[in-house]
Amino acid sequence: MATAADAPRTETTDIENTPIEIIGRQSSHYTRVVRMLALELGIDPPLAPIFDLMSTDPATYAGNPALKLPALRVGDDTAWGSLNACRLLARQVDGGEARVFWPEEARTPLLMNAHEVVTHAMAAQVEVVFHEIVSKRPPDAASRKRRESLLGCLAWLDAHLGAIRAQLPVERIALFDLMLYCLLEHLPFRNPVDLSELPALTAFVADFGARASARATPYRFDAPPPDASGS
Ligand SMILES: N[C@@H](CCC(=O)N[C@@H](CS)C(=O)NCC(=O)O)C(=O)O
Repeated sequence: MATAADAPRTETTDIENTPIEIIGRQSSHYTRVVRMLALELGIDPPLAPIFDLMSTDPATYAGNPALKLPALRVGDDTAWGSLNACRLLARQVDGGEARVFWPEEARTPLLMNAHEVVTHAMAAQVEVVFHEIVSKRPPDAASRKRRESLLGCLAWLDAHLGAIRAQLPVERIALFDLMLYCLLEHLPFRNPVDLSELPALTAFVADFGARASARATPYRFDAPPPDASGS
């Protein structure tokens, strides 16, 4: 019997009739990138929250064996990881993919490096928060290096932000901007870092934070539903 997965795919889904949901957390900077992109593209899919970040069951993460979030479900299709989720999401909107400036479209070394650095800094932030805040483990050589690497990325981004953004097409939604904004906003929420010496980043957050997509997606922890047993 043919399943939905066997059916020929069109590039753009019938958005009115296909359920779309983001699987992730309101407290996650990766999830926020996907949520903000959706809003920038004019859609507002529901968020199915993952409550237990320590779960080792891939089913908790929409089947992702890496045990990572977010994911995006569109009908019977599921994409794991924020970049895949963004791409699948953009394909649901007429002309959506072309409205986004994707990391692989960077042509100059500066822009390529900017994407590498912001991508790394987002991942380093996860590791720093896990080690220092969630697990409350004492510093070790690896964790010190990771924090230095995060701080070094922030300093580099601050020093080059003007030149980087001058190379981004103003008429498109740059994934770089969304990633940087979600990372910078995540710092005060989970891992306070003094940004006062980083004026370009500080100005960027203030400016980008005025967007409707930013104001609609503040970081907060998802409240688990009350226990059915009432205890
Ligand atoms: N490459 C993935 C990374 C996602 C990621 O690290 N997500 C964090 C939440 S913000 C996570 O799943 N943390 C749980 C863990 O690392 O165990 C993406 O782009 O979505």
